Amino acid sequence: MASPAQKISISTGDALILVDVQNDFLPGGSLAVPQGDAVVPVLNRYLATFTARALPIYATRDWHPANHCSFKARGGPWPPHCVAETRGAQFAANLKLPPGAAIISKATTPDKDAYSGFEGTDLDARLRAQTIKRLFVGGLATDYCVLNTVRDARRLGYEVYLLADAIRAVNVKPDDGRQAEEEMQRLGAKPITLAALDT
Ligand code: VGL
Ligand code: ZN
Repeated sequence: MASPAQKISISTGDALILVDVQNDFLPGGSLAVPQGDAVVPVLNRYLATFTARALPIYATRDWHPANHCSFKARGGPWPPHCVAETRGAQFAANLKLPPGAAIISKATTPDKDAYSGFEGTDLDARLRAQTIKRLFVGGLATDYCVLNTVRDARRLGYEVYLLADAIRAVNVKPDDGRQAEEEMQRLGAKPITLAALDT
């Protein structure tokens, strides 16, 4: 058997970032990501691992006003989704987010969109305050909010591990998700799966 790759040990300085694991991005939601629900059980295992080590967990959420500029009624590309305080904006019911997880709401005002969890939020400041150096990023959608969150994370100097088994793409064009994964790797994000974590 080929020698297994070096396992990754997580410890102080690491944080788990869950991107937009919200009902509207799951099957049955208004902007359903194909197989979006498949990320939840996998993310639950990453959550358990980070929780067991008392490492910080952040969950971003799209949190739009009803008249958001990204909605078709205003000339945007998307159907209404993740309207603040609605069921569609809630985290997936089976996502085991611990009570201590930090919630980062984004794109909360009518005239600005934000695909990145860093855009218009205090995510970077909060990570810096905790001297976080490495981010483990998964969630929805690969080709929008995961991609843009990872782009910003790399630009801001974080080491990034992409949770390749816990992301799914919208794929407006069939290749979008694959191209997004390639771009994230080009930017230095390292794809990993659960098996790579030393648990
Ligand atoms: C997203 C489209 C519109 C995402 C958010 O979370 O990837 N995609 N708003
Ligand atoms: Zn949105």
